[in-house]
Amino acid sequence: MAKKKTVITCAVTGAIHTPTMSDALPYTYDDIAKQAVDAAEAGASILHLHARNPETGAPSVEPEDFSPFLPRIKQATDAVVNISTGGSLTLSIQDRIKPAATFSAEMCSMNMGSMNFSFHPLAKRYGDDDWKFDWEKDYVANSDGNIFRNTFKDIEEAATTLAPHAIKFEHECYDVGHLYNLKFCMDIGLFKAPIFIQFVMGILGGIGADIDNLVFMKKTADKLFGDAYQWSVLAAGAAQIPMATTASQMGGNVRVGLEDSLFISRGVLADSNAQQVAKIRRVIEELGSEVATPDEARELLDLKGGDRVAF
Ligand code: KMH
Ligand code: ZN
Repeated sequence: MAKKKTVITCAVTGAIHTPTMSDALPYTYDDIAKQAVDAAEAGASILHLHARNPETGAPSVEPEDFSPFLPRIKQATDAVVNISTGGSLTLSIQDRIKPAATFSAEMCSMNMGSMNFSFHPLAKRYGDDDWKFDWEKDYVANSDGNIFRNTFKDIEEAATTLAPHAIKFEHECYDVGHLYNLKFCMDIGLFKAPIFIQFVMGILGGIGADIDNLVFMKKTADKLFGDAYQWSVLAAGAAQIPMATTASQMGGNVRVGLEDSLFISRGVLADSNAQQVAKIRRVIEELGSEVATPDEARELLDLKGGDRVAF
């Protein structure tokens, strides 16, 4: 049997990091489009996308902040577009699902539980005068008060609103309990196999990024979902490439990108999303595996196809 290929997702900008933290973090329409296309050319078959306000760099869930870059990415690449429903972490689920519903993407994220979700320790790295934009300091420093709300009611509302669009979900599971939430939602018919689980490791508020925890998450998912699921790992910060390497060696898929880590190696900022994609691709190939093309990712995850999106 042919060896399973590894799907690389690139999460291009996200809603955690802010422009002060890295000049490479894209927030204009042009830069998001360019970095997404470059990441696809480097080997990412899925692009996980958030939007930002192009003037201030603040996270945005306004569909008008997605429409300038989505068609450009579609025209320039064959990569699968995955639109975030995590959006800006403190907004309502109704606001957060608007972009996915508006553009009827092939994939979107689905966060599988409510949790503390904090990155406030990052604020201590910068002095009061270092911040590029007014909103950044409070956004980062006050994240110790964040509740990332994804109740069962929210998940059901998102799933039923998006069901007519035949969107495949990237089920973001930040802890073992989220796998049980997902199992419950499958049992009541909200999601159908094959599902795609993103094990999210190393967020302050979720499970830590280490190999024991990954093995436990994987064993628990095996127990709950048998062979009816595909999986991938994203690890925040310095754990990004090490945990992606481990996941790929365990037969899983990987996610990299500046949403999850700004670094290319310990203490060295990445120049771009494509640089992280190229690095994990090199590791995967040097260890004897192959990376999946967008069409191979579509087949593996049973996606509706790039011709059935609304952008
Ligand atoms: N930034 C990741 C840890 C989403 O977009 O729905 C979580 C994320 C959430 O990707
Ligand atoms: Zn995201």
